[in-house]
Amino acid sequence: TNPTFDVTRTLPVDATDAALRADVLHGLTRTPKTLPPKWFYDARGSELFDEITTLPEYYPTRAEREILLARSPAIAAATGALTLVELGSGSSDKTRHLLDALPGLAAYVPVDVSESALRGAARSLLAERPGLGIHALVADFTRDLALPATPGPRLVAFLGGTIGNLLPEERAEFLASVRGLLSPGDFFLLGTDLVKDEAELVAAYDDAAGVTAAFNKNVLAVMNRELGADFDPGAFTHVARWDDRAEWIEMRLRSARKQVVKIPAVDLVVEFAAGEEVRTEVSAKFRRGGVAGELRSAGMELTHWWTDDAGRFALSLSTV
Ligand code: AVJ
Repeated sequence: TNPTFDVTRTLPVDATDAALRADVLHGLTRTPKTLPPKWFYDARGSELFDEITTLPEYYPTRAEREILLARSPAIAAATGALTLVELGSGSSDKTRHLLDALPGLAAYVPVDVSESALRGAARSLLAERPGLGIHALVADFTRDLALPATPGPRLVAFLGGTIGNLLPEERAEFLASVRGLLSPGDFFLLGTDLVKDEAELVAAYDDAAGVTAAFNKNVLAVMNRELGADFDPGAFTHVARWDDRAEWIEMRLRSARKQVVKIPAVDLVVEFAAGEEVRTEVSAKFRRGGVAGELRSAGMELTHWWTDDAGRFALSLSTV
């Protein structure tokens, strides 16, 4: 018989639709205007993000890969994991080093909002590891997380620095829900981008080739397609700013002129002043003490901290 995988959906199929409407309605009727970064990632946006990860200025993906390559054996030894849960697994590409270091792994539980990404990843993984039990979960990991009954110890991984896209209160809530998944002997592996020189940070979010600008503006195309809006992407410019106090990068879309945009699906007419900016993403950068403190507040204890040689990015391992 062919090796196979199962897919469980806890995310309602129309949840995405309803959430987009709610976020647009809420974010574009307040001052300053905001949109959550998750709406970048339709098929085109995911393609653009993949392209970003290959840009010379965008170091986080390469830095994290360097750490995973060097430290996966140490992670495997420290955890003895029999189940690997990956939150926001996407294509599961960066997980390969970890999976390779865990030959005794019984189950892999990739969690993502994209069912197609999960199926593609599971299919190619099974070809390499026919004995691995793959239980894919279509879920919004910031909300409903119920894991299948698989053997412990469990290693829950959240890679890529995506935790930086959550606002501080959202982060605390998310970490508390991760804590809720862990039993004694389980582990949490977290990827965090680190505070560094401002010029290097801004360049990573405002690349010379303009890929990040196109990625940022893609949210306008998403609203045009999904909500029948009439945004003119040419009437907005890409902005990347370092906020020294919050220690995060903010991406914004700046209205080049005074304009009015219709968003029929939510029955909204939005006015933009010339130069008005919509915040589309925060990408927080961390320090070791801050990460340890946030984990501790959520009931976890940091036991290992690994960075790339240049000290740009960190992987931390914590226990309960
Ligand atoms: C997907 C969260 C890792 O914040 O660096 C890349 C998204 N935004 N360029 C990040 C992103 C602009 C990215 N993460």
